[in-house]
Amino acid sequence: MLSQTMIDKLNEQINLEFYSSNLYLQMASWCESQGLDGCNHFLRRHAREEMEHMQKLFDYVNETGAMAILGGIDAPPHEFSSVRDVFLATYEHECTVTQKINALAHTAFTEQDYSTFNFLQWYVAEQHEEEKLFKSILDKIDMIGMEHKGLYYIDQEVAKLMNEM
Ligand code: OFO
Repeated sequence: MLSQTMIDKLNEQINLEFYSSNLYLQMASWCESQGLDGCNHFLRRHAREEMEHMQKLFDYVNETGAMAILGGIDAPPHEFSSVRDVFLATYEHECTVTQKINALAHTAFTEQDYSTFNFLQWYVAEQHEEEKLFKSILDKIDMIGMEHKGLYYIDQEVAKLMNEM
């Protein structure tokens, strides 16, 4: 049985995962408008992954006898100055999500709710992967550069990363 504090925090996280999904879908739309098809497909796929993150939490809350409650979701930004700007925002967003997951795990541990603490370990590991992935894209963008045919090569590199997801 979950405490009310835990239920509220898990519901907040459900909302954040929805936001992550919308953010990446919006970014995919921006990339598509710029002709960056590799980035578009990568971000669309990532948006679907975020929905899976949301669904896992949703199921956990309901399976433990509580009720998942959906709240309002803020509109994500839709204007970006460059593809680097997009991926810098994804990296920073993932760092924020990591902090939220860590805070959730801390609450579960402090409340001696070891079931939730154990459940959250999947998210702890996933956040490590997500930060690593987005940092590697930023590094690639910086290495390739956005001048001349840079955008073309960046788009190709990001498309390749889909095989690693
Ligand atoms: Fe991108 O990990 Fe969920 O939000």
